[in-house]
Amino acid sequence: MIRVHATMGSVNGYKVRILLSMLALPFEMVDIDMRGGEHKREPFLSMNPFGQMPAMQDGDFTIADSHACLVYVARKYDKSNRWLPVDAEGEAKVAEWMSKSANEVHQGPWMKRAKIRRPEAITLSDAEIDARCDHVLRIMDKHLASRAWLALGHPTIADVSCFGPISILKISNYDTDKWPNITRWLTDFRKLPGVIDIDGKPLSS
Ligand SMILES: N[C@@H](CCC(=O)N[C@@H](CS)C(=O)NCC(=O)O)C(=O)O
Repeated sequence: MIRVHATMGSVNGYKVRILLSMLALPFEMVDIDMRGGEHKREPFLSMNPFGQMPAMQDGDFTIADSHACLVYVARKYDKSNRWLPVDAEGEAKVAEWMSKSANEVHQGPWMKRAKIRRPEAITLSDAEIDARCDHVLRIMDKHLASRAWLALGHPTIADVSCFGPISILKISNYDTDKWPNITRWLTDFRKLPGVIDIDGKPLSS
C-alpha cells in the first residue's frame, strides 16, 4: 500500500493525492502533526532531510518532494505514459512546467495559502504575494489562450502540479475569475475522472 506522509492541508501533498486518486491507486494518508513539528524530527527526517511534506513510501521505496512523487507514480503506474511522456520533447515540456510549479507557482499561489495557514512563518506582505500571483497567472493565462493544457495536448503531471495550489486560490481570498483561460483550465481539470478537492472529496462526476 502506498503511504503519503503529510498533513491533509499540505498543498504539495494534495498534488500527490490528486494523481493517486486519478489513477485509482489505493493509498493511506499518514497525517503529520505540522504544528507539533513532527516533520522536523525523526522518523520524518529520514524520509526527507529538508523536513518538508510530502514524503511517500511504496513498499521499500521512499521518495520525498511532490514533484519527485508525481514523477514516480506516473512512471511506475501509468502504463499509457500519458501523464509523463517518454519522448524527449514531451518529457521536457512536462519538466518545464513542473519547474515553474516548483518555483513561480510555489512563490505566489502556494504562498497565498501558506500565509493564511501559518501567518507567523510567512513574512511577505499580502500585496507582495498578490503581485506574485498576478505575475505568474498573467503568463499562464496567456499561455492557455491557445492551448487546453499546460505542457501537451492532453493533461499531464504538470497540470496536476499547478492545479493543486491554483485551484484553492479562491478559498484563499485571491479571485482567479479575472483570468478567463485559467478559469477554463481549472473547470476542465475538475471534470477529469478521479479528481479530488483538498479535503479528499471527489470533484468530477
Ligand atoms: N519542493 C517541495 C516543497 C514542500 C513544501 O514546501 N511543503 C510544505 C507543505 S505544503 C512544508 O512542508 N512546509 C513546512 C516547512 O517547510 O516547515 C515539494 O514540492 O514537495
